Amino acid sequence: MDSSGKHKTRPEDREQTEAEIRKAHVICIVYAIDDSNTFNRLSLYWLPYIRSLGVNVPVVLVGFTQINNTISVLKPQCVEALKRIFKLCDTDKDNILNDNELNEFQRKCFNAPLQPQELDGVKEVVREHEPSGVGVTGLTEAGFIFLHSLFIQRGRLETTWTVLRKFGYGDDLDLREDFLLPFLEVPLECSVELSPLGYQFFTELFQIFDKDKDGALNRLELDSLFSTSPGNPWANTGFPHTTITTETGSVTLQGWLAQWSMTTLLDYKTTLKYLAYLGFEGDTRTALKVTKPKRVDRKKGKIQRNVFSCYVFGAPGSGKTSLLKAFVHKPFSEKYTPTTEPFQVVNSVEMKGAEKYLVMQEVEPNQVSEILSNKKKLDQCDLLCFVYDTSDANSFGFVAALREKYKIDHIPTVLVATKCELDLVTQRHEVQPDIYCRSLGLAVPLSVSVKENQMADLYHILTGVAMNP
Ligand SMILES: Nc1nc2c(ncn2[C@@H]2O[C@H](COP(=O)(O)OP(=O)(O)OP(=O)(O)O)[C@@H](O)[C@H]2O)c(=O)[nH]1
Ligand SMILES: [Mg+2]
Repeated sequence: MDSSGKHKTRPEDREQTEAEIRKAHVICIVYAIDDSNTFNRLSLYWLPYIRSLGVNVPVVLVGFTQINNTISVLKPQCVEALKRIFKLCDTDKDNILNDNELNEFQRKCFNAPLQPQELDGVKEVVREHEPSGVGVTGLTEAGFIFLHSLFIQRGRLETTWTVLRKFGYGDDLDLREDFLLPFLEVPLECSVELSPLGYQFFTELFQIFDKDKDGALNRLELDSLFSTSPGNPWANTGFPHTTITTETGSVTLQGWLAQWSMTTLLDYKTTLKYLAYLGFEGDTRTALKVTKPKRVDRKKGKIQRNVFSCYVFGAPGSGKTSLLKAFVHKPFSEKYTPTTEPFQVVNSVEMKGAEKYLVMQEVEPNQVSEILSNKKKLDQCDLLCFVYDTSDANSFGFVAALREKYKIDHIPTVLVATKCELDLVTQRHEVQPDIYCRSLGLAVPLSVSVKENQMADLYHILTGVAMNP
């Protein structure tokens, strides 16, 4: 007998199996070496079952590797895929597929909802064989997996394959590349943003996973949200401190949408993949929007984009990180920790009643040339922000030298004078900052103090300049 063989537990088969076992002088159980489930069933099911019949003959265990397709789809990888599909179908996240969710699943996979009596029939079959497969309101994960093992054992392998394919799996049981990353054409000077459908999807996802309804996603809620994906895509970016959180570090809806806006602007392929991982219905490209080329937008005098990117330059210790942190409402810290990892933050800014997003990226001194001499990067950014420390005489020279070295006069620029609550010192540079700015037709530097929370409306001004250069 075959240890994965739940088919032997069909009532009509069970009798026959029992009769065979009683007649046998030796029982040989075959299990799959590379599928721990079949091995587990030896001790959990078959051996107790044989003993319960009062049969006491030698039992021989035979391990084999899975060669035949029927058995190989029950591989752990297939079970993993089915578990993931179960989670995606469980739209209210109560770990049960209720009748609505089952019907939605049927409709998606087979284009045909089940009649109420058919639904009851399915649950009945599952309950009969796998009591843990049915809960009060519907099918459990175990039941869902069992149903598929039943399809497969009854020779309806295609049924399970149809399900897997509808959910984007390829023959190797991995998500297909074209499902994860459909081709999206992004012409030069254009950027990618979320479309209204995209914002709606991420908003609904947030609401479903905010189990405690406190308006923010904590670590556990995020883990559960990302459980159908390879994991949190921002694990190495300082998230959630890159955006708006509660005091305890849970990301708010505003922060969540801002974070996806930033991801889409900087790396839309990650957004496309995650839309697929997280169960966006239909073509994931409809969740995105490719903007008009910047030049066209500017000519018309009205920028239609919603997400803007700003690089922040300045000498070490001039206060860049502090500016970024203040933007996402993180507390000021006196302690100086030089930035060594890429750091970027995002928040929404209300501009004349409309919500825009500003992405601020801190540029470490050793990255400066990589960015300022890279035409593509400069084309993509909307704004350069140069920071100098008003209490440090050498600080402005750093900025002026940068601007001299690279030809960046054509890019919208804002100068920011930091630590303005401290004593102002004369800058060791041939022209003082105000005069420097006037001579270049730039606005004079904005004086701010993060420490004293005097921000001079900086973030509005930055967004405004990005929108109307
Ligand atoms: N007094 C005062 N200190 C400030 C202010 N803003 C920043 N600082 C301090 O200046 C130091 C450097 O600030 P950061 O924001 O880390 O500077 P940074 O430009 O990011 O530095 P690097 O990452 O090393 O390039 C820290 O000790 C901050 O506390 C301010 O408005 N007033
Ligand atoms: Mg820094």
